[in-house]
Amino acid sequence: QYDPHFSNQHNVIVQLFEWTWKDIAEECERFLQHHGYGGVQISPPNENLILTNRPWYERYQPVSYALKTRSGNEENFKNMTRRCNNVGVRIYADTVINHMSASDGVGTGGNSANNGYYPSVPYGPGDFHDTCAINNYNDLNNVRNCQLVGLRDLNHQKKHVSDKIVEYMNHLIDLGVAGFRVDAAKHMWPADLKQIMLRIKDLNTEFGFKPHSRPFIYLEVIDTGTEPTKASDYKHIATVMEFKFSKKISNMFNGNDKLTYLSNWGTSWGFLDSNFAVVFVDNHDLQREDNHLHYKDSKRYKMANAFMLAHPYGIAKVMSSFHFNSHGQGPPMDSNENLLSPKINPDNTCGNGYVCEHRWRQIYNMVKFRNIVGDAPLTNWWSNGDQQISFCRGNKGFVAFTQWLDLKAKLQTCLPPGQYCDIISGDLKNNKCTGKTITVKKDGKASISILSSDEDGVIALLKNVKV
Ligand code: AAO
Repeated sequence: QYDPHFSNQHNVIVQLFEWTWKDIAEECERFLQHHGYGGVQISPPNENLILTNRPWYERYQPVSYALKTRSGNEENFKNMTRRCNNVGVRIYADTVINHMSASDGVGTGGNSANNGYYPSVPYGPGDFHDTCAINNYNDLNNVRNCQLVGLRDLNHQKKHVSDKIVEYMNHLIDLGVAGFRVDAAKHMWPADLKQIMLRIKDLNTEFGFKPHSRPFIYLEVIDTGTEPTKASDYKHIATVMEFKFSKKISNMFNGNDKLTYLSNWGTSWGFLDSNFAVVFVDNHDLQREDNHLHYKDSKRYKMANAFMLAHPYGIAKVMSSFHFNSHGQGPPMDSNENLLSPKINPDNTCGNGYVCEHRWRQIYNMVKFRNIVGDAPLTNWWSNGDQQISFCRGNKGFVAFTQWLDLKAKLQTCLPPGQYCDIISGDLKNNKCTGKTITVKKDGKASISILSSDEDGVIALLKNVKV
């Protein structure tokens, strides 16, 4: 449950937040496969409660496990997994199994939630914990046995509940997913969760997975070091989303810390061991929190992502958002409340309300960087003792960063001599570099210049991207 099953020369998960299955299938074929993305985290595929004005968060209020949402139905879902797997891109489903909806009403599949009854699962009042509210994160019983923001809290000790969840997840495996994000895993007892995860079947070999492949699982356990819930209490079950990483990297590239301190980035910062950690700069929750770095502060955001992707730590995930002005604002939709498709502009960026960070050159070229350097070690760490750093990944890649001030220095690149095209400021087109060209001398050194007025505060060179 620790292997994301990326195919060869593919890496990094992209969260295509609130996209339809049809649009994801197209994105796998027209973009993701060509840029080396390893997989897609999709929005929850099961039926959710319809809320007024259709905020994005209605998808975290399950009504049944029928695959009927605004993203599409079961047929669309299967079409997506087949098309994406065919081009080497995996699908990971966001699974909401801790709770059901908070209130009563009708779901996106026409099923009802009524006073603790969910007839189409079926669940009844006896399948839930008490109606107490989670109001004390220092009390594990409160965190795991009460309701998160009023959401009816499933009791996973009940065999019927765990049977239904296993059935739902197995159904998604039959349909070709490679794994799951488990929403609100922090609010489930590790022992209960483990029992459920152990019972889930192996991946479906019809979709190209090797026999006996276990689903990749990453648990949403928010542990930033201030509460009794520990991410490490869950790592024997599956990988865990490392929120300390997100907090620290956001703080760092927001300019509140010195880049030089990144020299021992990883477990020394209190993070989980690398192979247990799914890491990300932001996600759909964090980007809505005050002061957390996200697409709107694009220069800093791109630097944070570039650092994450250049550094060997963790299994990396990038966010792909829609534009928003208020917390609850729903995804781009038409007057009938159907989801809109992203429009693809000639320069590869998105329109129609989608941000598509994964289509920003500085981000997709760093996905390529991560693929090419593979497991080459981090070497030749350099810093000016303050806000400027550089390092190599074996003799395959080199990056340099500066925050606040101009960087002008002769740095060791570890690359063979030649003329390299910086993959942050441009691309190699017809043997010409559309961005900065950097000459590596015989001794592996290069004159690096990043001005504070430059569009980006990073330079990245790859061994095979030469003029
Ligand atoms: C909506 C309305 C509610 C209403 C409810 C029911 O907004 O007002 O009561 O419906 O009608 C999403 C939305 C919710 C939405 C919900 C259902 O975010 O606003 O509620 O759908 O529609 C906790 C959980 C974590 C959860 C997070 C949001 O531990 O699992 O809250 N994330 C997931 C999803 C999320 C989704 C759900 C779960 C529910 O990703 O999108 O909710 O399915 C501390 C705790 C964390 C806690 C946060 C927030 O974190 O440690 O465990 O997360 O607070 O309460 C610093 C600290 C850090 C702290 C953080 C707080 O960084 O270091 O520890 O600040 O920001």
